[in-house]
Amino acid sequence: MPSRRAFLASLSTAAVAATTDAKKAAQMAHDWRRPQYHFLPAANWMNDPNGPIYHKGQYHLFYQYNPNGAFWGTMHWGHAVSPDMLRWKHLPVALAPDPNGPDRDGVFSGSALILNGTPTIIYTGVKPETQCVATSDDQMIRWKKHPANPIIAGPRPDLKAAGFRDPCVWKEKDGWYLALGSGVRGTGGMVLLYRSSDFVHWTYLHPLFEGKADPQKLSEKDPVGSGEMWECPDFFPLGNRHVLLISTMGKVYWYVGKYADQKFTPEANGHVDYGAYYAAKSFLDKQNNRVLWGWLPERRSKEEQMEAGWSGVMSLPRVLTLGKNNQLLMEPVKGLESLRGDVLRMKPRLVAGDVPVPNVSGTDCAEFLAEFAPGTAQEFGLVLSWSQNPIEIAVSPQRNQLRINQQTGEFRAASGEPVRLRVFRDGSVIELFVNNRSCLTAREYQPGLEDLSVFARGGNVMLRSLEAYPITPISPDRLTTG
Ligand code: DQQ
Repeated sequence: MPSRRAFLASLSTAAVAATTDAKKAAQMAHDWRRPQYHFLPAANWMNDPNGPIYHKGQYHLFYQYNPNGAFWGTMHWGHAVSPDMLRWKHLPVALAPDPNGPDRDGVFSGSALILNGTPTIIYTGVKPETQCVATSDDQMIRWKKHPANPIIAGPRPDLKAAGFRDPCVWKEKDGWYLALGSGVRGTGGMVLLYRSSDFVHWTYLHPLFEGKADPQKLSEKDPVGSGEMWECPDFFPLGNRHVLLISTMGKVYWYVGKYADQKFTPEANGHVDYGAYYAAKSFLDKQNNRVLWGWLPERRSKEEQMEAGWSGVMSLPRVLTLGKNNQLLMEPVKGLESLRGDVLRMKPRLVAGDVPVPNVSGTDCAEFLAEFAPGTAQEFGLVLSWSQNPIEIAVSPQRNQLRINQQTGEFRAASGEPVRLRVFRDGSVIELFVNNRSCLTAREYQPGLEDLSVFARGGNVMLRSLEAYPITPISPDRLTTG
């Protein structure tokens, strides 16, 4: 029995903890760096999207989550639901490491599916990296780990795999297929292919696809940093082709090509996003659209993240389609428009130098759309400004480039092709879509907005249209509750 004094002391410690938590939550609810229409957990660390799935009228989104703070570690699967992929409700953690299980050092990324009517998750348990299964009730609240875990205990030893994680599954006529992120030191990334008829016993087939790492980077200590290890493979049919996404060297790469005899042969490739965007994962929505989520990591110090009490944001959901020459096209889901407030428009005009857009100021939460017909300008776009550190969002057709300040990416316009910038500003997130085929996400830590202007340098450009919308937050407290 604790003494009366010890009991009272424990009560006051609990009261202090509760007050600290309430203070932290209030601080986060007023933290303008926290987005208001992108998803993020109530607090703490988030990274990869995991197992997105539509089931019985609801969108479930899981994600890599550390309940112990705003830093990477003790990976769990966080969980939220939404009727429309825009408005979210937090649910209890779905999966936690089991101190006596094969996932004692972490529940890493994976996929969710409905297996013979039962919600099922396949994920990587650590350490060593093995593949594990869990099943749940229809609400996906109570998850039970499979007694046969790990269902795949490790890679075939002769493969000398640099890693073995992030399962992606699909069904074919002759059974279940599973792709795993892997790679070989000194060679390059690799996606391993497995088959099973019962989802528990898996047979290794061969690499679905292999890459060649950049020889100049091979000295890196971390095989992911050098491209010798591929994470989070995502493989799915799209139009009359197949798409493979892999995450490595801090970026997500897409390959579009043909899938035959259980081998993938790419015909085109590119970047999903040139900025702060990683570990993308797709699923089919209610209308069978292929929708992609990605993790938007922070670009501030670890200390600042810990101090803020949160780290990591989910991208907007992007609908994928195939464009000309097997290019991957990405467009934010329809429905986002329902969050728009009153539009402010600027008339078409020729722009040379800087032209301010009147009456756009003060908002942390906005969408801007601008369409240009390229003229003689070497570079043109939008400037978001504050008293200092303006943010330039620019396209240079001559240099085949898009840019947010110093961060650049590739954008190739066909001759005379109009350029459409779609910019989502949400607290510290700027998500940019150019003609729905080149994306660049930036994290910029500046409050409010003082001015918006359109600019053209080294010549002129025709601004065909400009629309600016305030966006309505999806929660009154920046998703710190509910
Ligand atoms: N994040 C997870 C891994 C994955 C990596 C761990 C990618 O499963 O390979 O948090 O960001």
